[in-house]
Amino acid sequence: MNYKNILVQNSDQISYLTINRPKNLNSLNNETISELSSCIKEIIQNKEIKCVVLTGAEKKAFVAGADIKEFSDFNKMQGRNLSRNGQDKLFNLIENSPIPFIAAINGFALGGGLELAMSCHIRVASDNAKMGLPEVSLGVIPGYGGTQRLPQIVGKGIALELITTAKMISAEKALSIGLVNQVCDQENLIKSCVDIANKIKRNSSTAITNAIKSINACYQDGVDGMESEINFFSDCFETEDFAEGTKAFMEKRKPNFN
Ligand code: CO8
Repeated sequence: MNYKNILVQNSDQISYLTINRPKNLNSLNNETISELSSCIKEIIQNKEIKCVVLTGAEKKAFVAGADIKEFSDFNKMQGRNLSRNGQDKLFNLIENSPIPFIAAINGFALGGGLELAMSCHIRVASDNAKMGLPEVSLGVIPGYGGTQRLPQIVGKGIALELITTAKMISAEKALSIGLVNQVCDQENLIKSCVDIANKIKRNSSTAITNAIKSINACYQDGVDGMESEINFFSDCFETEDFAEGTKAFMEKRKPNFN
């Protein structure tokens, strides 16, 4: 399928998804959110794909936020729809994806851009990246999950500081607070993500899916995380991957997962 605002390329079991609006610093307008959503639904259905690397086009920005020009005259109801639509269609879709997403943060990741990176399972930043949730400087608050995911990732105190000050932080600072998993120079950004993806690819896809579901259960209201773990753990025992993984161990060979 052809998209106007995104590029997708599948290679060697990895899907490379690039937000391609560099003139607008890859900001997320409605159309881009819809395209990402359709494309991700297709990727998730594709059993060949084991990992997704999500990035922004060119060197300046991952995503500089939601497209401010698109919502500047919205009323309360439109704001509500914007937030709910984005969360349902894209941000929650990524977080609950059965295959891991790695955000390759290649520049500014602000507002909705950082929220997008935080909905991914792993974040790698280039050393020029700048991150922040500057929404309160525009008179709004994060609406794509930022007030929930930032405290989950870095803790309440640091999240409150970042959100109330609206400040931008460097990649090194983001690493020191656990907001990103790794920092590397820009030339090596995609390679660093591929190195992680290649490690993921060797493992059981069904076990990885269950691990994601079980970890996410930790953050869902009214869900008993330990009970969820018991369920997802025991489900693994009925999979071909479990049979193969344990058999391979006994036979002292590498497992051959589907
Ligand atoms: N939306 C729309 N256009 C943008 C955005 C954006 N978020 N960011 C940059 N652009 C555009 C600029 O308007 C400019 O376009 P033009 O050339 O037509 O004027 C072009 O990209 C290049 O940007 P700059 O000239 O500003 O580049 P600089 O190098 O001078 O500055 C910055 C780079 C610092 C990143 C600057 O562009 C900036 O501050 N951008 C806005 C950052 C921001 O505030 N992001 C948060 C947006 S709010 C948000 O994401 C809320 C999400 C949740 C609520 C929505 C759903 C409920």
